[in-house]
Amino acid sequence: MPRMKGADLITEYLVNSKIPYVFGICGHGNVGMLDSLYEARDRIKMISPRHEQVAAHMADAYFRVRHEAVATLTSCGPGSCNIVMPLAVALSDSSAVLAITANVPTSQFNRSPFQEINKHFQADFPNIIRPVVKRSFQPTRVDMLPLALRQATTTMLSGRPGPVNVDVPFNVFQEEDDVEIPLPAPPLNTQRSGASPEEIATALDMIGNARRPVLFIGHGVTLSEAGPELTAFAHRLGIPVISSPNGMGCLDMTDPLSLGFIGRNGAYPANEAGRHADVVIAIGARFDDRSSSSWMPGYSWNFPHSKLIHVDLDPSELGRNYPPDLALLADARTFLRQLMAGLDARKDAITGDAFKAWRADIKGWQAEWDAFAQPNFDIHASPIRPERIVADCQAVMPDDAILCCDVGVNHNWYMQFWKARKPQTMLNSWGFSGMGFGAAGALGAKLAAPDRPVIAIAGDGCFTMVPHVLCTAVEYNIAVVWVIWNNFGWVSIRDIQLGMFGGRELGTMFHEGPNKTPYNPDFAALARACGVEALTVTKSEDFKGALEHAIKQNKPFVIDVHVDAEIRPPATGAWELPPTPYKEPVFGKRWLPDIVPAK
Ligand SMILES: Cc1ncc(C[n+]2csc(CCOP(=O)(O)OP(=O)(O)O)c2C)c(N)n1
Ligand SMILES: [Mg+2]
Repeated sequence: MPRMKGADLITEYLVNSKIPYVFGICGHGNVGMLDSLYEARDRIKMISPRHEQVAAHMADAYFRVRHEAVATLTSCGPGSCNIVMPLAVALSDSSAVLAITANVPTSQFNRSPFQEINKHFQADFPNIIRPVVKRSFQPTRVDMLPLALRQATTTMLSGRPGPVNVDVPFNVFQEEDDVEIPLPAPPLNTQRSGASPEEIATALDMIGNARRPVLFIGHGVTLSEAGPELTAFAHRLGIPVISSPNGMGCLDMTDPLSLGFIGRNGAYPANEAGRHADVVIAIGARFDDRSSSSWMPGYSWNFPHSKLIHVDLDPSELGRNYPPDLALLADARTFLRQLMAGLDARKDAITGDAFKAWRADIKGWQAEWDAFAQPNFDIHASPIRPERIVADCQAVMPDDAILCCDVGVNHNWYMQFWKARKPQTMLNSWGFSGMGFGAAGALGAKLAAPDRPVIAIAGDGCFTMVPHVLCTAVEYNIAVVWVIWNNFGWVSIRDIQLGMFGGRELGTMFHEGPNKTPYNPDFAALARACGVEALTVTKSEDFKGALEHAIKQNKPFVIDVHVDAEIRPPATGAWELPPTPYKEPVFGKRWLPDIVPAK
C-alpha cells in the first residue's frame, strides 16, 4: 500500500474520480489540502471565489448542467458555516456537491481552539451541516479517509443525488499512513430501479381508461435524463405535459403538448389541465406548495377526484402531499421505457384517440392564454415591461444556452413564460430559493459548459448579495452575462407585503434621502470597477441588442436593466400563507368538480 499524506489521498481520489475542479476558499484549516492541490495543479484546478456561498452555488450549478459532481473546499469554522445555505439549496433540489470542510486538529478537540464549534460536542461542524447534506463523514485518522471518501461520493450520486460532507481535521490532511486509494463512485444513474410488471399493467389500465390524462414532471425526469423517453411517450399517446421549473426542457417547451409550469405563477393551460385531469401521471415531481397552489383544491389539482399515479425513486416523496392511487418506486427513465414496452405488448391497443376531446379543450385554454398574455410581449416601455425581457432573451439566446435564474419576482416571470428547449438549460433554486444561486451558480454553469452562452438572471437584490462574482469572473476569465433585473427593491416580497397589509411598505424597497428616492448602485460602473464590461438599459428597444452584443463578446458582461416594478405576473393558480386568506384575483377560475368521490 502506498504511504501518503491524507491530503494527497484526497487529491488523488478527486483526480481519479475525474473531478476537474475544486471551488473553495482558503483558511488555516485547509492549507495542507491547498498544498496538495498545488502539487496536482495540472490535473485538477482550484478556483477561489470571494465567498464560500458562491463556491457551493457554483458546484451545485456545475452538477445541474453536466450531472457530474465537483468538490468544494472550505476551512474550519466560519468559512464552512458559509456553505450551509447553498448546500440547503442543493439538497432541496437534489443536486450533488462534495463539500470538503476542514476542522481543528484532533489533538485540540474540546480545548476550544481557534474556530472550533464545541459547545455540545467536539469539533461539531458535522452537526451544523447535517440537516443540509445527505450525510456528513468525519474521518479522524488518515486510514479512515478511503472508506469515508468512497461512501461519501457513492451516497452523493446514488438514488436521489444530493450534497455530502467530508469534514477533515487539520492533522488528517497532514499525517501519512499506508493507504489504498479507493475506486471512484459509480456515476449518476448507474442503478436504475423499475416498477414491477403488475404495476406497469395497472398504470396502463389507468391510462387506458382515462379521458383527460396529464403528465406532471419534475427534476427527477431531468436527473434521470429521460427527456427522449418522456417526449416519445407523450407523443405516442398525445398526453400533455406540465413541468416543474427543474423539469423544464425535458420536453421541448415549444411542443404543443408542453403546457408549462403550474401553480400561482404557472401558465393558465397548465392549471386548467391540472384541475380538470382525470388521471395525473406524476414523475419525479413532488407537488410542493408552489406547484400545487398550496394544496388548495381546484386551483391546480383536484385530488382525490383525479386519480394519481406517482412515480419517484425517493419513497418519502410518494404520498407526502397527495395519497397516490398507484405509487411506484422507480427511476423515471426506466418507468417510461417500461410504459412504452407495455404499450407495445398490450393486445387492447391503447391509443391517443380517446384523448382527442381533451386536447381540443387544452388548445382552447392555450388560445385564451395567448390572447391574454401575448400582446404585452410586444409593448415597448421605459422602465421596461417584464415580459419584454423574457421575450428578448428567448429571441436572442440559442437553444442550448443556459439560463441560470436567481430568486424573486424576476424568476416568477421566467417560470411563467420561459420556453426551455433542452433539458439542463434552465437552472432554478426551486425548493429552497436561496438568493445568490443565479448570479453565483452561473460561474459554475459556464465552467460546466464553456462553449455555450450562460446568462444569469438576477434581481438587483440577489445580485447585491454576491456582487463579488464579478471579481471571480475576471480572475478566471469566466464569460458569464449577468442580466440584472433592476426594479429597485426586494419587489417579490414588497408585493406580498402590500397585498397582505393594506399597502404599507417597510424594508422591501431600496431608497435614499428624505424623499425616499429609489436607490441602487450604478451597476454598470460597479462592474467596470471590477474590470467587467457593462451596459445600462432603460428602454425596451435597447435590451435585445445589448444582450446580443454581450453574448458575442464571450467575456464577463453585465447588463443593468431597469424594469417596471409595478407590473405583476398574472396569477393563474394560488399561493397561500395560512392563516392569511387567499384573495388575489386569478386569471381563469378555481374549478371544483361537483362530486368528489370517496376513496
Ligand atoms: C438568502 C435569502 N434571503 C432572503 C430571501 C427572501 N427573499 C425572497 S425573494 C427576495 C427579494 C428578491 O429581490 P430581488 O433579487 O431584487 O428580486 P425581485 O423580487 O425584485 O425581482 C427575498 C428577500 C431568500 N429567498 N433568500
Ligand atoms: Mg428587485
